[in-house]
Amino acid sequence: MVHLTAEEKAAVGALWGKVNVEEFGGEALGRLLVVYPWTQRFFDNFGDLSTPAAVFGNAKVKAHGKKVLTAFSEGMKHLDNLKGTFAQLSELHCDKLHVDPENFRLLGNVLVIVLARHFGKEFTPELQAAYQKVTAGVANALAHKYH
Ligand code: HEG
Repeated sequence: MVHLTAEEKAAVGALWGKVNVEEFGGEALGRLLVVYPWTQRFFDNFGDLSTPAAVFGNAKVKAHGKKVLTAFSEGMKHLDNLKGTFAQLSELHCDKLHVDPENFRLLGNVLVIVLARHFGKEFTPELQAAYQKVTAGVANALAHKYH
């Protein structure tokens, strides 16, 4: 559950409609791997991640970034039921992938930075505030089934 006003929901949805999931997904995951290099340990089958150029040129990073952001997009359609929407993915990340949920928060913040870079002035402080709530809500939902 994420508490957005009707106005915030409309603004967040309108901006999301302009997001290229493939491009932004690759950039967000790429930045996560560069800025927080310890996150690379989850992707030891991705090949060369040794430099920013290698990370951003890596086809597996792009493909996985798209997958992650596509799932995130599903959440954007269900802002009133994020826990239900991400229940299965939460179980998977906990039981099978063993991803520390702190990483969901890091990815959310990286995504906000990617939005700011792409949309510039259009990404107003009000929109950022709304998106911070959305990314925090998604991170909470993904952490919900952890035990
Ligand atoms: Mg995760 C797989 C979504 C953050 C590490 N992630 C997946 C899959 C989805 C997904 C849809 C594919 C699941 C499947 O195969 O059934 N991930 C997802 C979301 C978010 C997220 C929506 C946050 C918004 N993931 C995330 C983070 C890490 C991570 C922060 C680690 C730093 N995900 C991870 C790994 C896999 C997935 C290691 C398996 C990759 C593989 O199949 O090789």
